[in-house]
Amino acid sequence: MFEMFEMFEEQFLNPSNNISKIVNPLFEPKKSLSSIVSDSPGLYVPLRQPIKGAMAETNFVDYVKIMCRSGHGGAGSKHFRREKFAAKGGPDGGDGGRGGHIILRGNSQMWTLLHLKYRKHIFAEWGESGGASRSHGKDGEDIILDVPLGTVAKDAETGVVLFEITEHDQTNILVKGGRGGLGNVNFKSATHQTPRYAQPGEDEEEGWKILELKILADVGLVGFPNAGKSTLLSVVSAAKPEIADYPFTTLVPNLGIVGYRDNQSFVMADIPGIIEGAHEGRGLGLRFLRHIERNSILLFMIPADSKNHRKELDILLNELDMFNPELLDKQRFVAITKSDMLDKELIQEISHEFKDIPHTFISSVSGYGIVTLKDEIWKLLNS
Ligand SMILES: Nc1nc2c(ncn2[C@@H]2O[C@H](COP(=O)(O)OP(=O)(O)OP(=O)(O)O)[C@@H](O)[C@H]2O)c(=O)[nH]1
Ligand SMILES: [Mg+2]
Repeated sequence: MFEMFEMFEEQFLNPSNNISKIVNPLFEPKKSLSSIVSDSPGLYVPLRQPIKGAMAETNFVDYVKIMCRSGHGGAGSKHFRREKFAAKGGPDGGDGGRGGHIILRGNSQMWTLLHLKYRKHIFAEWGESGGASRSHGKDGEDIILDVPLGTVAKDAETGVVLFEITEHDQTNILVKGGRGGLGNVNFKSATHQTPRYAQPGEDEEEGWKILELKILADVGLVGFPNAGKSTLLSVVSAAKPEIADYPFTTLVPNLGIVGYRDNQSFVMADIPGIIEGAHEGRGLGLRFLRHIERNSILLFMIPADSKNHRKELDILLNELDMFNPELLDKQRFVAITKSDMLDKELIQEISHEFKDIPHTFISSVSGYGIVTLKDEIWKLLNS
């Protein structure tokens, strides 16, 4: 199966012109891309990303919209006690049970909302009605949804943020179950000894909710594709992101825990590369930028072999601004990556371009400047 996809990619995807054809690869495996183009112009659609990536992307889900309905409260009972020697035993109807809540619970072992992607409708159980002899109806069972830390719950209609899950085992009610109604025993009084009524159960809550994941990390890596973001993460942490010499190798965010002196650590997030015009949807667009909204530091990665280092930084800042201007208020630091390609003279030249912004030179390959970079990040995190 995998080989088939590889063959498909080889045959039909050409990274240089980024086009693909809507054909079944099984039936035309030997044709070259250029012959297909000349055979049937007009049958082509631009392919946004390689097939491998499209498949990988489905495993990382950071946005789901779900219809939630809590349980209706159980009705109170209007029962009167009737026994052989207690013909007029008085009211003894018990209360109804509470309807089930739908609850979100933080789970530090999870990092995607994939498990909720195909669960579009979530309905909790109703509370049971109260019964005779003051018996309390059973509460509806709550539904507990485990979610990764950094999950933001919103009301889909109003867009209002309801709450955020930031800690392991933290629980918040997404939709509240209806209260159970009071049984008639509660309405008995000296002047009113035979209350023939009881409260109905409270209505359930229903609505579309949005769950959005914003990864929690201390440092976010921001850069063009191929800047060396994933390579840095792989060098400073135990994370094993895919690294390759082509753009958009990383299609979903990667997280790594960076060990620092004295058993301390901080979390680094490597997000897919950004290109000029990303705010108009170019490349992978800006949707992954939501994952750096929570970071306290943004580490801009500018590769040594960039044609114009300073301009590259300005483009990145502009794209961030288009997504959320508040991102520009974050602490920033620049790392000139792949510095093993530079000599002293070039280092001085580039350093001059960045004289107004804190920066350092690193090479993930030779290890040059990595300790200094960690020191600088640590200082910023604790400033
Ligand atoms: N010479 C040199 N090459 C490097 C260094 N760091 C990364 N590279 C190379 O640069 C290429 C891109 O590296 P990645 O880490 O995949 O880049 P990225 O920024 O994660 O790229 P995307 O995931 O596509 O956004 C790879 O071929 C790396 O081997 C470095 O310090 N020196
Ligand atoms: Mg990468």
